[in-house]
Amino acid sequence: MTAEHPWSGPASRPDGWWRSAVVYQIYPRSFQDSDGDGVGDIPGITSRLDYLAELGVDVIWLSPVYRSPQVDNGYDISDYLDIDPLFGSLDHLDELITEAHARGLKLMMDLVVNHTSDQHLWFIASRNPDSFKRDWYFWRRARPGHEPGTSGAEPDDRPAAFAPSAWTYDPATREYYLGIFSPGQPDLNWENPEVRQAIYEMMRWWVARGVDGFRMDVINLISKPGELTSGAPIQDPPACRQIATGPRLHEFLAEMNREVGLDEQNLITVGEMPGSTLEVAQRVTDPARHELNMVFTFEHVELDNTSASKWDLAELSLPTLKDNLAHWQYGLADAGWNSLYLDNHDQPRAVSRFGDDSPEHRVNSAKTLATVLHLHKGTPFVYQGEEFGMTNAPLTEIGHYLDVESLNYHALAVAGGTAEEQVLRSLARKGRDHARTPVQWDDSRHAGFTAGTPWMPVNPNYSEINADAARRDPRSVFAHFQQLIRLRHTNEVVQEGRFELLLRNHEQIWAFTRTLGDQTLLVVANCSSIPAEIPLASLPDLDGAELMLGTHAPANASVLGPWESRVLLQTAH
Ligand code: TEU
Repeated sequence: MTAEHPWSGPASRPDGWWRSAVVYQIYPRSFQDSDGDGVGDIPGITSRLDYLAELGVDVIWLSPVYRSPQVDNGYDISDYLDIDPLFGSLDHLDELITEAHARGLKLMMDLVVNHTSDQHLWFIASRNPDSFKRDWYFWRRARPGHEPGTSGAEPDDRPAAFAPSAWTYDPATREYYLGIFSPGQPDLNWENPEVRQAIYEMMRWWVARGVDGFRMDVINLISKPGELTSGAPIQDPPACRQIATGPRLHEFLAEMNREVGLDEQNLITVGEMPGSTLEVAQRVTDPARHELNMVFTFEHVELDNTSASKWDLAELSLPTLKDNLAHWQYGLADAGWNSLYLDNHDQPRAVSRFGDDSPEHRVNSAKTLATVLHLHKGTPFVYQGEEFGMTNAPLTEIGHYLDVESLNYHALAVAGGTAEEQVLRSLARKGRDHARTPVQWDDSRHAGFTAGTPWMPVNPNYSEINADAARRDPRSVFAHFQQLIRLRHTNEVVQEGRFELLLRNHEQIWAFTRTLGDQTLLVVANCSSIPAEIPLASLPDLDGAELMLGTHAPANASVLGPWESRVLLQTAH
């Protein structure tokens, strides 16, 4: 157990501390291997804490390291109270917490409680219809008039995210269980109060161990719509996404907050909420309601789809993207709080997706995207490798993909008659595998990630793009992230300033102000690979403003070079 130090426990978490914090996400499998098995691990993370301290971030979000069969790389947990041997041991985790706290870094655990693994003891007990744990999951009979186990007999037509059906047949009991993600990830029944108490108890155990908060996986799915909770045969099943935000979501979140003492202990809480709206986020993050600090919206990362399917590619225009972020800024301006992210372990690399990863523009586009994101109001999230501009990988054939989502999509789409080429094009644009190539630490073999054979090949551009090279270059993406993080820490206008979007319809320039008291911060960013004339007449007159940060040495006051951005601060006298 971590001892009480001034840098750990509630005393280290003053009210609202997370409002000026920057979070760094670690996907352990791909971060740093310490034992040569080709998979990143906890001692590897501990060995890189000085690097994170140098970057200047405040919080580590650790993607799951719990015991898991790894069907979905740890998002399928078989024991919440232990560490998977692949990643180390509880002792290693205690050491990570202590070493992180000693550097002023906090640790936020991933909490995956919408579902467990099918290997969790709770689910194994639930397989027995006489067990009181039967009701801890969703067991349902076959569709009326159908022979259990035959094609089309599933209780409804809902597909799983990573499998053809959300229902898995159990021949022993001739019933089906619900797994919205995959058969290896059965959904927990939050209607059952014992389930909820077991989860809260587990969360309290982690808090006592010294963690500073939780990132909650698909937390808006914990309350299921009535047709699933009633136990009656399901009529007219709704589309998959509508399973989000069931009627008891707010009640469950408030109960969790109370029972675990989330707000009482100023723990950081971030709810991942695919498919949820601003209105839901307003309720969840309103401090008066004591639910969560902030949510991850998916709206801005679904603007390059034509439909609910991420694989139906659409071109994304800058005004559409700016408008979406602005919608959330205005919507959460007075109560509530935003999270700010472009990258995570489920998304392709931001510089390849929203920027220009060609050798000519990679550095400036990575810097400019970061500038824009970090200077919105909210808590910014940095995903491993983003801080030095890691790009998508050259994944060109199905054999290059390892992710359960990618493989399922490929199998189903090809079987459904979609041309292989088109499937590969979608995967190359949106596959989660891009985020999961090992972190490129230096230009040595396997980029310094492992002494063995990496579980997923390192992006071949590592000799050019790596943390070591970036750290030594004062004009690197890394140096720019350091400056953005410092700006957030030292300027109240960055933390709390009121947001206003400017030049809303401009196709190239992303411009906005942040205002607090007598200070105005102006961000002007050219989000394109060609020069942009600044419509000065349409911007506030910031005479005498100080240039706080820029990607280029300013050459021409009224023109921005490709992917050039400027941050100006004016203090009224
Ligand atoms: O992701 C939630 C989620 O909705 C994903 O299915 C997401 O839509 C998809 O990855 C986008 O391509 C969370 C985790 O972040 C993800 O890694 C897990 O696979 C998923 O939950 C199940 O736990």
